[in-house]
Amino acid sequence: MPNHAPNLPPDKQRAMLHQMLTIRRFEERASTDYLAGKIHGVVHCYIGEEAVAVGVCSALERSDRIISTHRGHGHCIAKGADLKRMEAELYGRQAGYCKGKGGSMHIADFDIGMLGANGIVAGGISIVTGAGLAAKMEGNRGVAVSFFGDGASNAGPFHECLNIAATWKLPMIYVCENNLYAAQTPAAATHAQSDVASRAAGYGIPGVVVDGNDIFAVYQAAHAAVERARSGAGPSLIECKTYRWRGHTERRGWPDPRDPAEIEAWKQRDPIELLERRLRDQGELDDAGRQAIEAEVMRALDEAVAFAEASPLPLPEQATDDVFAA
Ligand SMILES: Cc1ncc(C[n+]2csc(CCOP(=O)(O)OP(=O)(O)O)c2C)c(N)n1
Ligand SMILES: [Mg+2]
Repeated sequence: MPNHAPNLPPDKQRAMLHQMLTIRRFEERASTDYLAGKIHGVVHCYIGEEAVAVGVCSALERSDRIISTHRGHGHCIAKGADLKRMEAELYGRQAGYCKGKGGSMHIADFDIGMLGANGIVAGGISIVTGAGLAAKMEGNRGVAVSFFGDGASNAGPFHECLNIAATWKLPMIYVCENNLYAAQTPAAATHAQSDVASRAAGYGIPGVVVDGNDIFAVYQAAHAAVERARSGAGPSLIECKTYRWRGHTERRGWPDPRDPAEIEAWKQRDPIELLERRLRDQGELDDAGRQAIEAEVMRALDEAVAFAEASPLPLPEQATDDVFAA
């Protein structure tokens, strides 16, 4: 358990719990619907990592910009995306964020500063570093956040972007979600050092490792990085050690070579339960309060699914509308 209490009002802490639970229930439903054949394409679940997206986004303003990965539902929800349009996109319906043509890996909402999920591993790092440059040129004190995995941290854009962001003192926060695997490959097989954060030294910027299942630890690191970015001092790298509970994707038959005992050990450190226990210990949550949050999350989710199901599929004659490259 974290031993540091952030200076956050109880309402905000309960809102964090609400968002984390929304991510979890949204994806449990998405997984079920995917396996039932109601959702097509690919779905990558974020379950187990919810404290990272919510902890970081809780330290941001609506106008700040983020970019996501192929595992993007958590970042969308944490930045305030509309569940109905998200669900409709997963269902491939006209009312979805991409009019049903993008699916799980392409949800973006510029109005809330969510620049998009991205199927290209590490591709988002370059795009959002451009958003950091834009914020600096506009002089609007905006901050840009790149979420990416341990696998992406071995790709060229990670190094190129950290270098230029550090050199130009861009208002960037690079958040490595180190869930210990890139698809089936253990991080230990591809990383010469266990801490991605230590690479920050090579670019002369702060790099910290935090417990990615402890939302307060994530929030505090993000808050410090946001202050540094807004002050003009430049980028930071935050490495969140975390774990995904499910396989790499929901695709039936996809191999998962991980040791079941390892998965179980991480489930014992459920980020949602950790926050819930903390709120209960502070006297800020009781059974009735917890049930009310659960009921509200499920109501919103049921509404989103009903909205998606009621929306029509794109028409054949719309197949090439809004498509810029194929
Ligand atoms: C450029 C590129 N190379 C390979 C892939 C195939 N691929 C999809 S997800 C993935 C692993 C990514 O691992 P990580 O960055 O740790 O993210 P995680 O899935 O663990 O969240 C790979 C190799 C891809 N989508 N894009
Ligand atoms: Mg990973």
